[in-house]
Amino acid sequence: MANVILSLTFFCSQRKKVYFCTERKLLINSNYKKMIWNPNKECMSRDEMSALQGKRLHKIVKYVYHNVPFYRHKLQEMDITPDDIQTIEDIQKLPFTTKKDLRDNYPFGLQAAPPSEIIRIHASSGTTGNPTIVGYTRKDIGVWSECMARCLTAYGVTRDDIFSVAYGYGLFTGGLGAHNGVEMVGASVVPASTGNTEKHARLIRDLGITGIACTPSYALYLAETMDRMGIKKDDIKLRVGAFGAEPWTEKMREEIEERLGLKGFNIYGLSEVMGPSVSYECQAQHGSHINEDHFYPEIINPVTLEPLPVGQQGELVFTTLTKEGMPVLRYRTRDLCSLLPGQCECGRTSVRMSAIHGRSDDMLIIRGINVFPSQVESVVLSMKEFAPRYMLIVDRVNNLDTLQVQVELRQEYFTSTFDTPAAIDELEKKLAGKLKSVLSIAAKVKLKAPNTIERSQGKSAHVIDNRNIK
Ligand code: DLL
Repeated sequence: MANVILSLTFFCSQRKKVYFCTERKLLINSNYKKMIWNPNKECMSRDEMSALQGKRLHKIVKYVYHNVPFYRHKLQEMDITPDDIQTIEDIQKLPFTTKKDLRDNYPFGLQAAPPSEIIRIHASSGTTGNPTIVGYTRKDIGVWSECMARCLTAYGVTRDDIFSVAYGYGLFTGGLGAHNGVEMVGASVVPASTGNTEKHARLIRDLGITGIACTPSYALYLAETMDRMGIKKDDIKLRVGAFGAEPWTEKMREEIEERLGLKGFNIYGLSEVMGPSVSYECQAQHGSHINEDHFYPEIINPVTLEPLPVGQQGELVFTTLTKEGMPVLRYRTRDLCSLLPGQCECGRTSVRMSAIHGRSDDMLIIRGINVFPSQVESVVLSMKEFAPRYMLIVDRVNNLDTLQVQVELRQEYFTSTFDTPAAIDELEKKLAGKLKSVLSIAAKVKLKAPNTIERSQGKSAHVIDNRNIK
């Protein structure tokens, strides 16, 4: 064994200096080692990790059983008690949780902690009018900040960085979630949020901002704005980008890196589970490491709901192992991806997930905002002038997502409306206003004559997505 270690050390030292961690029997590249926030957790042996996950799973099941009637009833129906859950493998006995469950229990039905313990509330879009409400205790915010610090450290962010957070601040988890992590690392945070891109571009140049967190499409829009303003890559000091909240491709990564002169890393998360920092890329950039001491991942077949083996693509499911505010058991994310086999060269032992390849539902992400066609339908149906025939046309113009909603007028309103341009304009504005308040993004409305939106033969199709981001 000693020989193997020696020769491995010798072999690796030909290329890069290697750090050998005897307790955990791990080879950690010394350059990467500095980029691990919490080696005790991120580099735990697989056996230790499974034992920890099993212990935490038992605790969380007991906690929701006693504090969330929804889970207690579900477990009782299945004849399961918390004592039946002792190891992480027992997770397969537990029921799934869906977005519909969250919606049906709006607003606080799935909250496990008493209201006095909740210190922050975020919300994300639901499939109809009601958003999903997620409350966090002080401990949850601490865990979230630590998970975020793990991501940023893996990207190479240190206290010497000036880091701009250009995810939306507000109900969306992106802004404040990333913000807390930057503060925990000790870098200087610039809470730029979204919008006012020219001012942001000037700040990036004038303050010497070195890191940025935003959606990948916003990064491209920022690059375009800088071009227009005459700010060149050499005028700025950006070197690290944390991009996520929407699917993106390797081609987008190349373009962002080339135009902004930085290295771009993936960050994944969802409000129901925590927010950004559920998983993150390291310097090896071969999949995103899951913070699995807090969020236990499974991949299932979205049709049969059977668990799938590592390496196979299916729907990602998460169980929160430590969350107090709103824990979720086996939450179906609807994101399609796979878990990657083997250990990463960075020294972390945590399991990695592939990029998201698609969704098992019809949710769209437009300018980082989750949009369900059913939300548009509920607005269209709430107005007597419209037939239940509509189409969402999503595009990307100058690196900004655009949404057009086409909708058919009912025959009885058609002639009177289409006779006067002012009436068309007024009705389009009325619908656009209602859509904006439900979707939280602006949509351009186009009224159509009856029977002009194409009918599909099978399941009705309501979306044309021209962005080509798969
Ligand atoms: O988007 C949280 C987040 C903020 C993640 C900032 C990363 C950065 P939600 O609004 O609840 O939360 O949307 C969650 O967005 O189920 C995925 O479909 C998608 N998504 C998030 N990150 C990525 C990513 C935030 N890196 C939904 N790649 C998820 C692809 C992503 N899709």
